[in-house]
Amino acid sequence: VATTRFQGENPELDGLYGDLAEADLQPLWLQERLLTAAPPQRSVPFCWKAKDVYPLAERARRLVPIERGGDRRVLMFSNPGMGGWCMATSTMSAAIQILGPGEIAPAHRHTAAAIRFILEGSGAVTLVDGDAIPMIPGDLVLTPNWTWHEHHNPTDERVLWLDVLDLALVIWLDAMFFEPGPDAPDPGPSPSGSTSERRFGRSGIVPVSGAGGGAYSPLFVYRWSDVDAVLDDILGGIAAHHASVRYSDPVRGGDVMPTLRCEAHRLRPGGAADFGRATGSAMWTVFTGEGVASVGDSTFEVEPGDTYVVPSWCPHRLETAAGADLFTVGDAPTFEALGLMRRRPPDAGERSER
Ligand code: 1HN
Repeated sequence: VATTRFQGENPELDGLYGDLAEADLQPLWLQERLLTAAPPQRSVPFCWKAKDVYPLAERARRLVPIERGGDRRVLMFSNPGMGGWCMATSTMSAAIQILGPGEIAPAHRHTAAAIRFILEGSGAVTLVDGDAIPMIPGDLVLTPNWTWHEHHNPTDERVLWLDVLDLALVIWLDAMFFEPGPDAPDPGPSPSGSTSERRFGRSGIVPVSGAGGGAYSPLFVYRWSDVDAVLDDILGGIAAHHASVRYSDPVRGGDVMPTLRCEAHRLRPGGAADFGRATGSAMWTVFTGEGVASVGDSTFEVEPGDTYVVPSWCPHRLETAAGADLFTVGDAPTFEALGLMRRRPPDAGERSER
């Protein structure tokens, strides 16, 4: 019997506990850590440094070829709190993927939704449902739930990016489906770029008929040059030292996908931002600059390419001497949709806002 067995002082009660276990029943009154005052954290605050991860990715590139069966050269961030499971948070996987010159990561699709944030190398292409998206550092690329995707690197330099998926959530929900693509490789990226970007990537203008209005954004790529311009403008007009933008679905206006929220944040030199705490977890990646992140009881000195976890209900604060741009992706839309989002602003004491 796999159920927990309880032992007390009273033989009659012990008899009951024994018979309950035989019947695959558990007494609620003996369960611990079930109805906790606040969420016990599974994932813990943790930071993966580019200076450690990139050289390991490079070694993997030299030693491990991409072939069918091992479609992706991906180093999964394994949060020390997740008991050896290769997940970064209790809902998300995060990883560094590397593709060498001329390499192709073949097509597949799965019910887990993914984002990529490009960190190094310009000119690789991701095809999302056949739409060819050239990628440059700082760009955000979406591969929503069940869309076909493959990666081509036609350049003569390596490319490297951050992958974040709602994978742990989808697996917990017993909703994982995966399908490999056709064996014949796609002819490759079209020279005309992304249709999705041409149709949906101009601010304030969307086609009246056609795609869009579904569960995820019909725009599959968000350019850093646009993000940069908006952040610049916001900071140019105010005295504050922190500006942030959210990536949104150009048709529905909400988050880019039902399970993931993406934002970019800019801190001026000498600036700081205090995010308080919220339910749900997030990954934070430094794009440029440097800073010091406090997450719960941990402190991380972060540089470009470094990625850290903010677990559910952990206080989070950032400060920088030289200034910094960061990208973040989290599971907030899931929490909001399920009525589980709870926030506590900084310095709010024990009171939380629902
Ligand atoms: C995946 O399919 C990709 O398609 C990247 O590029 C990272 C991590 C876990 C599971 C599937 C990709 C992944 C992944």
